[in-house]
Amino acid sequence: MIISVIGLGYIGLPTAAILASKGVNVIGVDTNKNIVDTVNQGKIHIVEPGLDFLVHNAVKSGQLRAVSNPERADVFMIAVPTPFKGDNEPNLSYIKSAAKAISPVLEKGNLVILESTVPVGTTEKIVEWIKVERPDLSFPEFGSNELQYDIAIAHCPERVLPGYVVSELVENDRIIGGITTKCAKRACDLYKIFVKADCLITDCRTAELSKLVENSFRDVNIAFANELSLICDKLNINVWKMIELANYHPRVNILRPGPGVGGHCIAVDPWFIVSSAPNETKLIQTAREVNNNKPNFVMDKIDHAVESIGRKKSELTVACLGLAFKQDIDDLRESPALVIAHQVGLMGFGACYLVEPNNDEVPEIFNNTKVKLTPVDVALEVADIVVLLVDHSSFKEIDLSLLSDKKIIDTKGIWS
Ligand code: SAJ
Repeated sequence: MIISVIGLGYIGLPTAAILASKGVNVIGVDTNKNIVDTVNQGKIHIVEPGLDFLVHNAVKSGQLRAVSNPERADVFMIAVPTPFKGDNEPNLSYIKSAAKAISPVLEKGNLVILESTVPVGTTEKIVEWIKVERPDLSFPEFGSNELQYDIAIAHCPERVLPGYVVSELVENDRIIGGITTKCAKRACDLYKIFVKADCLITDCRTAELSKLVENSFRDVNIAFANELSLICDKLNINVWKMIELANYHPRVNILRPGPGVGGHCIAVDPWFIVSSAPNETKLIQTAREVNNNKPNFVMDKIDHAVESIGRKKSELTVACLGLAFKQDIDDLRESPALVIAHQVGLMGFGACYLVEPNNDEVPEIFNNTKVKLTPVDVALEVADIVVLLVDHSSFKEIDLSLLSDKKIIDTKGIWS
């Protein structure tokens, strides 16, 4: 059997490597020539623990090779990005391109699986896009009991946590939604090659929505926590302690407030539900607003800190600790910490120090500022105001006596 994985990014590459490690012949396809070359050298282009070893072995053993254009295979797994456009509308152009790219090499009996997170109805759209290119092939129809068709199609959303992808791909339960039940069963047999947990069969629309709902559930819960942080600030209560106590209730599990919600999943996926049902998603939209507004609250806190010191900003030094979208990673996508640090860099402080232990260079967004990227001890020595934006492990180990003479804005509650 040959499996072709379209898109060698955060999900596609680990999936390709794990399948190869199980003895499957895998062809990875990516439009980015640098990625193709890197993978063919047995190397990786992303930071993900354990992945370099897997890819190195898969390429060395000949089980995995990367190419720029799709070739014939038995199964095609599409794992390309689904970003959103400026108006919060999903951008399906990568998925459409992938569907069109595999169309010429599709053969009777092939299985096509969509792994990318998508709005409801996208799996069915793939059928329509491929049909235009290949009128000679027959396809299943949603809700039909017809068992005879040439190409089986299913949606199996990935649900892995960055930093734990290699183990979660194998250990997590999977939802497998077919255009028909027969399609889902075929996809299920495929996932059993490497998934140790349960493969739960459903239809593709339910699978599409359940993935979006998982991330929206978290977004709404974090928005609740962020709202609690505003309430507690007003009432002079320690929100971290209060949530910790409330969570002692056996059926309460409130997540943690922070400077906002980042990443390419939780800050994005709720909009895919909103775009399908704009009038029915009041809570989901409000949660997005609450989380998107949290950086403004942090900026107000910084203004108050300046006022309370009573000196001009140009005479003060500020340190922003953390730029990534969450702890112990280097990923800056949709990061609220990055947005806040950038605004701080433009505020006119005498000096602005950035500390990001997982990045070596000042990100491009700061080109119009005079910020400096420094180790944490350098920043703490000179800072009048310290803004903790990410709960990186190394920040938790800071000797609190070093902070005693400074104004502290701890958005993650690690020093509270
Ligand atoms: N965050 C908080 N408070 C919390 C938890 C998280 O403010 O209590 C913030 C983080 O700091 C970060 C953002 O939320 O800015 C997202 O972080 P995350 O760790 O919750 O999630 P992601 O984006 O790294 O991964 C999520 C996961 N989804 C769920 O847990 C439901 C992962 O399983 C998905 O595979 C991934 O999205 C995805 O690709 O959809």
